[in-house]
Amino acid sequence: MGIVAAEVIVTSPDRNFVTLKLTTDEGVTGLGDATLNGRELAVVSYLRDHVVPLLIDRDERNIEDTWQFLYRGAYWRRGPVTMAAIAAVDVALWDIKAKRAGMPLYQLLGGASRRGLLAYGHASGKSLDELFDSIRAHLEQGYRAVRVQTGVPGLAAIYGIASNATTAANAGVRYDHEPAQRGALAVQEDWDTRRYLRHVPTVFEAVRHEFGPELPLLHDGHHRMTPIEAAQLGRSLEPYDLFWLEDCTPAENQEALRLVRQHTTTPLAIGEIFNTIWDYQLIIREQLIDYVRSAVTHAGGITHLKRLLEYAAQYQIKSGMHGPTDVSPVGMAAALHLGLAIHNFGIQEYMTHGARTNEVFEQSFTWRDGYLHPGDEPGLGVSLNVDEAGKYPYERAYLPYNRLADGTVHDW
Ligand code: GCO
Ligand code: MG
Repeated sequence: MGIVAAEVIVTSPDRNFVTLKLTTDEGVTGLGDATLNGRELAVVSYLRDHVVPLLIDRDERNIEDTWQFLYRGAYWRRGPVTMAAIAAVDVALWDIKAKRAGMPLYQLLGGASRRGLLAYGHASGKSLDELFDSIRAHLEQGYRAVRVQTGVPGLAAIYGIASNATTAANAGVRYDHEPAQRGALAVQEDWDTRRYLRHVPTVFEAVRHEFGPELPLLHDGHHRMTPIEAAQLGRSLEPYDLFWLEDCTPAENQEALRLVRQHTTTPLAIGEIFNTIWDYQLIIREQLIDYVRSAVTHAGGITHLKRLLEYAAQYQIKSGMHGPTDVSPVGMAAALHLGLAIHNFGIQEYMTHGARTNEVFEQSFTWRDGYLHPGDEPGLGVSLNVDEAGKYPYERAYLPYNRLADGTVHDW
């Protein structure tokens, strides 16, 4: 028994991905996603320089012990870089264990609790017409739930959409009005909360009018509001029956959600930038949220996110795992296995990866009729084509950021 090789593979087919590949003395391999959008190489160094030497000769069967060893043994705890690195090791070990058992990973996690995972995609448009076209395109692709982001009159950028994170951008399409992201410095966008708060309810009214009452609609606030502004938005969106309002206030302050919760019945989702169960301690116990947004990739892997979701389940809080294209196919596969197995699954975010990404990562998941399924291959069901990955070296890329009209930096 034992791990004989641990490689960190960086590739940028449509965007940057960091993958950990572990190999055992029996030649079984496991993959884990360690992609941290815009800060990828920090995790590469954490893994290569500090974690890989600790993995060689470790017994790959002891997943819990390895998790505790990497978390407690480092002395320095938590944080996105540490937790993404631990997640990659954890997922790779689960992949190995499931392959050795000859089972898809979800079987080791307790088996399937449902036939498939309801998924939502990202519809967006600068104008209502563009937005309606984008929603229609999603419905044609089979989506049964849609996140709606829209341009705000007077602001240049489409609110909440990184131009390197759209489905078209992932497919390699570049629009003239979109600043090139890969290889460029962070792009500055503009922001005005009052305009946004006035405009968004009119958009949801129009969307409900056009698409009817049934379609689950989501919206992402990207941490841009104060608690009282978030409370106002939640209340003004109540007539449009949102599935959730996401990241309405900056994530550092858990208590902020008390005020939001007192004023609105719009369901709340938070946590894509959280990385441990401790970030959720108060908001779960006080039932201030309805959905946990953490991804397997950013919250310490299957071992830690499962623990967190079990805690959430006691309070009828469900999963809503982060699944933009900056989560690699390996991270998505881990999310699908976990989501299929747990009882308190809510919804899965799903944006299709680009064609080059799908050549680098061979995947067994299926996407049918609005539902995802991880497939039944042993392990995660993802393999990495190392030759193909080698064709696409790392390219520095940043998310955009915002400034207010007077030049003040605002939250993204
Ligand atoms: C989401 C996220 C993305 C982020 C991106 C940052 O809900 O999918 O908020 O839109 O911008 O994942 O890395
Ligand atoms: Mg989000």
